[in-house]
Amino acid sequence: VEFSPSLMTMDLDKFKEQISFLNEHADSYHVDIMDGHYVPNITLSPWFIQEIRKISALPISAHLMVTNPAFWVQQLIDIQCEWICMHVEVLDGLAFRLIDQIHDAGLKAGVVLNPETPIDVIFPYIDLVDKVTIMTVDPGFAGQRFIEGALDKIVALRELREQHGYQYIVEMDGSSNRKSFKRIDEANPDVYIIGRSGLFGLDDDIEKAWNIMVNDYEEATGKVLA
Ligand code: S6P
Ligand code: MG
Repeated sequence: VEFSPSLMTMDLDKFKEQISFLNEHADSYHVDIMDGHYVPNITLSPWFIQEIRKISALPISAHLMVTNPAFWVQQLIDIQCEWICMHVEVLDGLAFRLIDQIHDAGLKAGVVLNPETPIDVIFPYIDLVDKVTIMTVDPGFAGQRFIEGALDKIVALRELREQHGYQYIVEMDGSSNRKSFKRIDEANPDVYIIGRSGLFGLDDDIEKAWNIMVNDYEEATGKVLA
């Protein structure tokens, strides 16, 4: 499995110290971008991605929670953000154009599904996407209730990938922590987004927090991480 820290949940007073450590341990970074309309919150931005870029070589994945994805996709293309992930609930009539635009820029295109959104919404373009993210909380905030029912979609997406040879990776986002690791592991996504409840909130010292997270995962799943 891969772990991708959700940077909106990190402690900004320890920003550089935490990023230096995570550069050596995490697989990628997850950056939540909200516009205050699609969800009632505002968090990180393309500017923040550029700041991370100055001190990290890890791939960065932008999670766009916005009503007008075209505007933000262009900004993220301009700064060459490796992964641009768009909510399917606002992609009607735009999906093919935006996916093509991201690919033409040499970047990877992801789609994100809210907990209540069924996977058949993405069937028209499922063969084109590089990543599918399943939300296991309502989008907008950290620290929310884990929605277990959404995990069935991860299983279904893996089966479809197997049957049809699709190329996407499967990611989960929302409240992954010691209480949910076992159930998430059973659904078996390729990427776990870890936030405050699963990582940054575990200890003020990021190395200790990371080790607690690894230990929680191993205890919950009975697996040993490399
Ligand atoms: C939610 C956002 C997520 C969260 C992350 C928080 O809108 O898309 O990426 O940052 O899931 O996790 P936690 O464990 O702090 O609630
Ligand atoms: Mg997110």
